[in-house]
Amino acid sequence: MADDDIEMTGKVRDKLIERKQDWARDGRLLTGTTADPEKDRLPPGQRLVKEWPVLDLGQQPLVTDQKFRLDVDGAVESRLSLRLDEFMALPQTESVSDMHCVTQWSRYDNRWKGVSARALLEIVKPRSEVNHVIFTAFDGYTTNIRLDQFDQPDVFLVHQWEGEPITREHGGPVRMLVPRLYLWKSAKWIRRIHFTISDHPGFWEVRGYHNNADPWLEERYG
Ligand SMILES: Nc1nc2c(c(=O)[nH]1)N[C@H]1C(S)=C(S)[C@@H](COP(=O)(O)O)O[C@H]1N2
Ligand SMILES: [Mo]
Repeated sequence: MADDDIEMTGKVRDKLIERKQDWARDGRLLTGTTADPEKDRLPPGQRLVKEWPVLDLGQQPLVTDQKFRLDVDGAVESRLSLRLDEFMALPQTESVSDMHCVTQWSRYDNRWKGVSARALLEIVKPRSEVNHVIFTAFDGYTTNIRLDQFDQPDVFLVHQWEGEPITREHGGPVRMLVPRLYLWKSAKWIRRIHFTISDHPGFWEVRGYHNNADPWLEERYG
């Protein structure tokens, strides 16, 4: 599933994946309410945490600076294939945002540094027919969002959290951050960003999780 050349630690946790699929089937944690993100900072059914939990499929890739590569491709005017130093040379911005995970935790006021989605869009210039953005990670994980969800001021490719490099367990050296969607849309260990006219539901989307994933609409499953 993943890049042959990348060392992995841990094993894919099949039992955990099955359990999360069961949650989707059973509609676990659903409150049946919605909220207005302008008024309610905390989405329905969420609980605040202080520590930042680690969640993934159980197998973490060791993406060294040497092995890092980011491809941006698909229906764009200019494709990119960047080494880490080339990525770091792109315009960098800081941003503070909240995180909301479908397993019910939310964490406020995370300070990030990285390349904004909008800066990337300016460089690659998707063609007018592009509707979807597909993320592929070094562990083989995939997830999908719409172009209008990607084209937001708070969407970033981040490499720092609270002034420190993002740790390997949280998806370093570079991960996606799409703070106004459930966190499974924010691919860790980002390897490829693909702009496309057709949607490609990713790892959790084909296992019962919602394609759109808006926490205020409680789009956990679907
Ligand atoms: N590459 C990759 N990205 C991933 C995942 C994964 O398994 N692999 N899990 C997703 C899920 S389900 C969540 S909740 C968040 C968790 O990010 P964190 O471990 O930094 O909290 O990462 C998302 N991105
Ligand atoms: Mo998750």
